[in-house]
Amino acid sequence: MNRRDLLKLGPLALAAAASRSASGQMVMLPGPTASQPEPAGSGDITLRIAPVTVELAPDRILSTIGYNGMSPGPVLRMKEGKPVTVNVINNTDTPEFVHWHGFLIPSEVDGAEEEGTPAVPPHGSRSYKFTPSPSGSRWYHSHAMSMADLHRGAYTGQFGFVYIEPASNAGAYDQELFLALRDWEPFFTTQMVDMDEDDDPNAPQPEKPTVLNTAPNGIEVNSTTYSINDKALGAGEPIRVSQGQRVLFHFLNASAIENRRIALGGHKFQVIALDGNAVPNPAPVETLLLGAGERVCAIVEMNNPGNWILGEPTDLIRNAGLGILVEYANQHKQPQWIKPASLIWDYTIFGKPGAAAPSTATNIDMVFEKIPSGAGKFNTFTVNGKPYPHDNEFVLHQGQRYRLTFHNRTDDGHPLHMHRHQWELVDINGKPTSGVIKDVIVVPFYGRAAVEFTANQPGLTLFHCHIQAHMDYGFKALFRYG
Ligand SMILES: [Cu+2]
Repeated sequence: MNRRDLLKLGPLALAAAASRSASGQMVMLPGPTASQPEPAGSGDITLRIAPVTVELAPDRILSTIGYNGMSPGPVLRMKEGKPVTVNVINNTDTPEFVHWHGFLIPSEVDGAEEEGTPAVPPHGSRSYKFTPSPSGSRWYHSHAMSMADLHRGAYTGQFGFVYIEPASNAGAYDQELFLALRDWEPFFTTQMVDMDEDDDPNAPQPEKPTVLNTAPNGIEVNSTTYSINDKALGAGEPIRVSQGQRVLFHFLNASAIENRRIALGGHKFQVIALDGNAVPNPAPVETLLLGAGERVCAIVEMNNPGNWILGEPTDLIRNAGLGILVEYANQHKQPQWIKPASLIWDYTIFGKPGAAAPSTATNIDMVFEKIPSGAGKFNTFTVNGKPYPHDNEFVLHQGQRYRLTFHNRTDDGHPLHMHRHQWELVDINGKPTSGVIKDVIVVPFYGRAAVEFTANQPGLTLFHCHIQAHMDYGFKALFRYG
């Protein structure tokens, strides 16, 4: 990017560029959040989609597409119930969509083509006007289809946090950090090496078919370059803390490719919200799992002085960038990584204790299968035996309560997402629960899960796996109100 481009992009781009100065010092943007919140309740926000460079490390500079001259885009703060206008300017050659993930807003502004949201035309602009709700950690990202183009849509740097005030039950804290987990430079492979020990081998597998499809695997997408926000482990400023501080972490898995884990040596995360929604039973855990698109808000009490690494438990991935240093004041030890004793992640520990009330919801079964396509072609995913689009299969009636039962007959955990609605998790692999409200649920490999929701958001509603290649090759469905 040359100076003229910077001037064209305005002060935000200059700030972003300043933060990436050669000295490695953050000049204008304090802390590791790498992006400055917009003024709260400003009402008007401008997002400019354009090519950006991201300096993961001094010897690792990427070219991608971002928002307002940076990636991640600015942390946007909105007020619940206060209307906002977001003016999106698209300085690229392809149509774009900005999806407001976790918002309860109309289809026309939700940011998905399938729901009828108009595109932001190439070298054109469009306004999204809506009333932000509900409060909590939300995010915004490109919802353009990528298909075989790994330089489009969610593979690019078009993502950022939105925090809708007021914080629901955040509790007292001394520092607030927004950390997005991210992978870069995606590539095609047919060997999906499970480097990240993604799955619990002892989990029940209620949906495991008796005869497995052993056809040769088709194309998948992988990455070996990682960061938290825009910095690889060790390259950016550390998180600076002092003993006794309570730090509120907002994590987001902004990957288009994989589910991820995160741990902080010597410390525990007190999980207070999942997908931005306060949980009924905040609980301490050693490791977080975030499916693509998921958010976790957690408080960490800084009660173990030293220098620590917060990162992916898998050595290969953490050492390839997915981590950040946590530095106590006046400590000069080498940063230390401690492998967490347990990688198990269980949504139900955050739910209401005791059995849920009997449900009267209308059940909709959704069966997910993968058709391995062999070398040179993308695998296809089906919902109830057919890839997208389906003919009027999923019809909702206003005011009615529904249960979606997910049957994952594939060997991969899938982060399932529904636009414009929130789900209550009611069952995962036979374990009943209640009170955990989410917009993404990771259904374990060969696993089963059920969610419930009330149909109260008329309009087309997109459902999909949040892994881009799965969504692009069949793993989606459209719900309509009848
Ligand atoms: Cu998937």
